Amino acid sequence: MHENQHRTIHQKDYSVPDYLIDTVELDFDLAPECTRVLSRLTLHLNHDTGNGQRPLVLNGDDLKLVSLKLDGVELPTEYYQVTDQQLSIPDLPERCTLEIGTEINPAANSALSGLYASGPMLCTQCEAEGFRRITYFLDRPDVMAIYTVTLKADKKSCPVLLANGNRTAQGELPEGRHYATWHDPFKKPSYLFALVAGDLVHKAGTFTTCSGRTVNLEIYVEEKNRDKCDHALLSLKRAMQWDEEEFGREYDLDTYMVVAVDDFNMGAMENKGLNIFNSRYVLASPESATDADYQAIEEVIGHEYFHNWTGNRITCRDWFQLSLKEGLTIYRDQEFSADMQSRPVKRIEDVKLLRSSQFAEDAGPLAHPVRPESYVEINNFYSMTVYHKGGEVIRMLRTLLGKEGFRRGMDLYFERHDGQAVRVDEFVQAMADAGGRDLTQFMRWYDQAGTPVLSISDSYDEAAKTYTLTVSQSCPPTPGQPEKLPFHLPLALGLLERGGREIPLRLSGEGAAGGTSRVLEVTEASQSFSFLDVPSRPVPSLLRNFSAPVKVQYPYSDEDLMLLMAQDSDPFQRWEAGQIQAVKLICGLVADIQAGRPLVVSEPFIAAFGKLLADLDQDSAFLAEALTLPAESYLAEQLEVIDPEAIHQAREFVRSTLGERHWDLFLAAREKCVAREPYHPDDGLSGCRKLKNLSLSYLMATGKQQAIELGMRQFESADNMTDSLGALSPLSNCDCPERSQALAAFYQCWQGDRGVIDKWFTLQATSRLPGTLSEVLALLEHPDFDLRNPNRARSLIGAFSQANQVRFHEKSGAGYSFLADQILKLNSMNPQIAARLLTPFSRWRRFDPSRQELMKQQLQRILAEPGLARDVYELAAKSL
Ligand code: 0A1
Ligand code: ZN
Repeated sequence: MHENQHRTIHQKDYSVPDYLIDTVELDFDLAPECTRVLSRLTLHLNHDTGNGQRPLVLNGDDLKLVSLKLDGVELPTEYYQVTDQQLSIPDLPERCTLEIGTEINPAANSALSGLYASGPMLCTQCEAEGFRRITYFLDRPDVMAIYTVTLKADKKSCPVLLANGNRTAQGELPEGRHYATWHDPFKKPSYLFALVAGDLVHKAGTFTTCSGRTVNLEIYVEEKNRDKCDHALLSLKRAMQWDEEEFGREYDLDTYMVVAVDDFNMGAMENKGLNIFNSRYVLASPESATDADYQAIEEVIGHEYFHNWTGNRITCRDWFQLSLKEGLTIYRDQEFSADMQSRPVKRIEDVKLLRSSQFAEDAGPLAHPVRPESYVEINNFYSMTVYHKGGEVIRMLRTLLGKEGFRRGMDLYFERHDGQAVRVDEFVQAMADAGGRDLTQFMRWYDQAGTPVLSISDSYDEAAKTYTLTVSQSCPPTPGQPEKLPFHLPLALGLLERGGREIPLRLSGEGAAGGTSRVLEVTEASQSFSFLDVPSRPVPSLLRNFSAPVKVQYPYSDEDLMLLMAQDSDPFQRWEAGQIQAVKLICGLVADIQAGRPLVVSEPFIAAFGKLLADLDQDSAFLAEALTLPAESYLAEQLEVIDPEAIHQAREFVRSTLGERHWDLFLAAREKCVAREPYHPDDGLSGCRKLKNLSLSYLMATGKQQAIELGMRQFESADNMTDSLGALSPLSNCDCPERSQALAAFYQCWQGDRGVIDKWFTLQATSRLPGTLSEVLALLEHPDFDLRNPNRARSLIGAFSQANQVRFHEKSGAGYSFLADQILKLNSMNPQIAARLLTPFSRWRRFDPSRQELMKQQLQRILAEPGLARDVYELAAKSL
């Protein structure tokens, strides 16, 4: 079976590399079907092993070895062995030079790992283990070397030749070819290597660093996208400025290049000095990109830029430490975005994502610690947990240490470890040393999986004016971890009097009260905190700003929640109080549907919602969040057994009721948001547009013709993609003739624009109308559908299976067999994408017995496939 074929790698088995590589010279003779790579390595035995002479074992994958020289002399075949995955040379001098010639076929590389073709251009993706698909190498992040790279290619089809670092030479070659040589002065691991060859134009800019150096910024795209790079360039400058101001980090090379490619497995890649991006995170114009797209570009540009210090200058010792760079960089990009827009709204968005996706991961068979202890395929661990829970762990450190302490910790980390490949432990130690704190217990966040639950109870002593909170923590079992030890976590809170005043907080044992919000440190399984001088029984505002990635259980009454919603000084808590009420309401309706009871939305809820909606002086972006009902995926998380139909029906019932009851208020909210100027992404009106389009969706939820006409008018007159989609999205959920009319017009208008056509596929895949699966099946045959293009595959298959709960989980199981079909097709084509599409199946235990059975059948069918890729095998096997 697969078990023997796919080896598990364990963290505890780490050993230092036997050899170290000092310099790498790479010569690429580039051609789509056959590229020849000549690699000259200078290497030496690693004396840190204390082992003396050892064989050199280089990684390789899908390579054809064409030549091998040791210190300039051809190595006879009996001196080495080549297998599928390795090149071993048993006898080597302590120091030597190896010259390895390999041949690869980028055009046939549909896995998009290593060197591959994206349209007419050639590019690379080497994280995590793609470099071994280019040449034999010690392909592990703790082997860091200096690279010099020469690219040779046809000048006509590939006028632009890029690699990491600085260009040191270029010139003509016979037969219409040319070359360029690049040198990167910084030591780096192989996963940060990159090259690009193609017919590209670039948008240029400069940034002057805090020490006065001028850095050239270059965004490379295809000619037709020349006018879509401004926002990426602007975002890059903002990110560079921000990292100097917030973290004192200056850019270190003379040039920073970003290249947009259409075929890319993930979002983007932080290769040193030469980021390669999924084009969806670079290209934008007002007509074709939404406010959310603009925001995502800023975020991803920031993320990759911030990696230059957190990831590149200091990298990971091994892949188990992935969150060292990813959690930290997610935290940094979240903070950057928060500073660029509304901080509370950004926090709400991040928490929504964490709770709907990461909590679900943590509660299922694929749960793993932020620092996993084993893996079969490392690509499967670029997960919500490693990235986003990892980011929350960093945020907790920031909360525990305070602004200054955290900054000192970051400075110390950079000072100690610049140029090294380290573990999470080194990072946390720097924080502990800078903050003068013991973070031993805190490390459990890295090694224990699962979402902790805080059960909080309280008591009030009227006579003594003392209020006591008792906090108990527990964490459910996860695979391989039946028992958990208590976590060390910051619990930020405040106490509100019934009238809304926030009470100055004084803990028992303290002299004077210090502020109305504070951070308690929870370390025990159960712990009590007593507050003195509390004039009356308060309402606790718990886990302010979501200070830890946990679930809180506290028996709030409706009145408590109304108070927090109206009065809490923390905007996050005001939003949260509204969400808790909405969850209660909708889950109650789900039970009513299941029991066949009539549905009613409670009057106080309708009134509270109306009150919020009427208060148009508030920040519109925040208001839009407050007026958005919890997503179906989040509601599903709250139920014992997920009932997709009932959840959908209950939520839609609330939406249409609110639309009817607050018809005029929604119209007024739209009026207020009518634009007076042509659209600009930075016009400060994105919140307004969000509110306007949310209002439209409530109005359209009523199904009234008047609302549909409003939607059509907006669709037809929109001067920007935000408003166009703001109308088309509810229209695509509407069983009306206008629907197909609008979808067809949209396609006509945007045919040829990949990014927008992806949106067109997604709109149809996420429609809640009953015929959606048949439409999706028909769209598989559409001339614009291409399973090989990851964005396109995600836009249809990913969107349907992950963002359309009610249609994907159709009782018949037809959605399941559709998904399994696609996964099996992708298995040999692009295992990474195939594996990512498995996510919905991993949640099978959360459904009713009949759906469980149907999903399990598909998992078994996938597992029975001969030649299953490691990526797919690991997730399917663990899911069952
Ligand atoms: N390090 C990148 C993400 C990334 C990871 C793997 C990839 O290919 C398998 C590509 C990109 C980031 O965090 O942005
Ligand atoms: Zn990253």
